[in-house]
Amino acid sequence: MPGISDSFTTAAAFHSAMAILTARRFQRLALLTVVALVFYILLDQADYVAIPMVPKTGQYVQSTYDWARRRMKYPFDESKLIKLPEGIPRELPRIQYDFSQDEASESHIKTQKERQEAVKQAAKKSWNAYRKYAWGRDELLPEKLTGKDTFAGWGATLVDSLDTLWIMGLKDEYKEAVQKTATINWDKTTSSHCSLFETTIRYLGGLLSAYDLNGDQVLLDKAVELGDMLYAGFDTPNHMPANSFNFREAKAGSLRPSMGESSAAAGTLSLEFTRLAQLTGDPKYFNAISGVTRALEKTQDDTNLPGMWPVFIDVSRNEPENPIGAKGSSFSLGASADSAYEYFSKMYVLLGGLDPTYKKLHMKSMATARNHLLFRPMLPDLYPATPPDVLLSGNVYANGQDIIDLQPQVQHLGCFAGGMFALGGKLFHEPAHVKIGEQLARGCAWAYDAFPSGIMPEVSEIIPCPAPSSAPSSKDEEEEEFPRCKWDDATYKEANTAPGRYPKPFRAVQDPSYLLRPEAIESIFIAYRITGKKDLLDIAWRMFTAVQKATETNEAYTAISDVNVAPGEEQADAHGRGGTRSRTKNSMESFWIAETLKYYYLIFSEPDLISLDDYVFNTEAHPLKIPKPGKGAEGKEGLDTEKEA
Ligand code: DMJ
Repeated sequence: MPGISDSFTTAAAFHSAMAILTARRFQRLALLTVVALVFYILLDQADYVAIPMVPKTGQYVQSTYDWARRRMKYPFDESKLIKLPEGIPRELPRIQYDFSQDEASESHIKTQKERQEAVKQAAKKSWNAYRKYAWGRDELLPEKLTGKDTFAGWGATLVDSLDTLWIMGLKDEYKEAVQKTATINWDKTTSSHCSLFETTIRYLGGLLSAYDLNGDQVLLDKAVELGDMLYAGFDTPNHMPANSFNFREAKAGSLRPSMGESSAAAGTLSLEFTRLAQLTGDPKYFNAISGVTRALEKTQDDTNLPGMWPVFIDVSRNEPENPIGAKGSSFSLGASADSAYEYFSKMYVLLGGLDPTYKKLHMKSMATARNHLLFRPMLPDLYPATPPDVLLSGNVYANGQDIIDLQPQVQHLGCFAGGMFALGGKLFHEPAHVKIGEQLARGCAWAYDAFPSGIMPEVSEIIPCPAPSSAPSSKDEEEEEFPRCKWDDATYKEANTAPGRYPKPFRAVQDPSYLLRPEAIESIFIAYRITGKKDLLDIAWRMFTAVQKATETNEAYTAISDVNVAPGEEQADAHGRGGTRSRTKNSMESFWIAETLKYYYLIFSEPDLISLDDYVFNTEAHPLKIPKPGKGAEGKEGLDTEKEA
């Protein structure tokens, strides 16, 4: 018989056995709960399929969430997938002027080199400040000298600058930037969502371009990771992109396209997704953006201003065959619309001329813009000898019936239109468009000259020449598609609430800031590469020196608040408050290095550096390699990846 102590021991043993069993049960229960929870989370994320990760070599650090393994909630119908056009890329018309026919004088070469070096120094200064004070952050605050995250915190300036560093020959800076880029974790963000559009043009475009320039595999690896994430933006009931990309919703497959989406956001994913499809050989990216193209094509003739789409469109409609609504009444080539138009001709180029849809979209929209949005400003009598031959692009209000009203608002953002017209004109044999492109490019440069700082404002309003009401009265008028008009003081005073406050013929400045934007120099650069006209180089230099003077800080460059004030002449503000008017906005967006300085650098370079016949620029100035005849339209094998810089 067991003694007390024994029975105590037995009881104790029994209790401890029970305790162990309970603990084990508890452990099992906990384990089961965890497993169930993981399953729940995975199911909630539209079937994330876990398969073993492929180890990569080198500097590459894989993101902690692999979007490629996420199963789509709204899969595309396999039988209706739109593939990259098949066939050998066509021989496209030559875009660049044949510079070999002009003999460049020594002094010309010297001036070009000096100017280019000045731009390079500006880029170096900006980059060094970013590296020192904001490394890995999205932007540098150039006055506060710290970092700021505006694009999910992955390092927008870092990735956006890669190709500029490479093109400028800043090899050490480039190498260091690639190393940092290789460690970006797309699943680690500083905000709950990102913009599909901005992430595509700045990050994806930046990675693909740098890869196209130098073939660094790690950049393509990162581009694929990111592309797979952004692809989830199309996992919506109607497969239209959801620009507001909420990471949690994207994982769960619950993103929804917007009822009031900017047409630029929907229409500006095509180049980057197409290049990704070409480089990876995976057609899914091309299929995704093709849905948007089809929808735009379907609605192009059926808007209030046929040929163009309203600035904001409804991409939320749940009719798969008719997914967008385009019945708004505001039309523009400026903010929120711009690059939707820019990408049509560029897509035609990137697809090696094999898809005529993009030519049609471009030609029709340009015809409408030409007829309704472009105008000649009424110039003051300042130019007795040769008044500048300039055009500007405004906005239109159209109600789809009897009203088509031009609003002569001039936006810095709209200044890219010169390059777009000129490029399309060359590509599609439309010399009139090349001329318009040059006139538009010169229009923005003229607007730069008009302001005391030598820079045009973000948004202003100007007095246009009246549209011709009668038949042309002279041969000159007949030849001039946009007739000139004489300065008319009465019209100016009537249209102006504060005559004299702004340079003539500007009647209002709604936003006097300059945000370090590229569009004006972008068009001057393209106009130069296409026409070869040397005076454009001096115009570019004048613009650059003005920008440098007005925006340079001790360690970098900053956006400024008022271009109507000449640098060094800041005074009491408009409300009579004493003191110095602040001229800094303490902001240096990533496009300053990515675009503005790149275009200034390239206009002063040898014209075959990033030739327009070899590369097509995305809207963030990232050059993508154009597939050539005999080299294959798809896949990197077919592409010439020799080093450029
Ligand atoms: C850039 O991000 C791109 O050029 C975009 O298309 C428009 N806005 C900025 C530059 O101003």
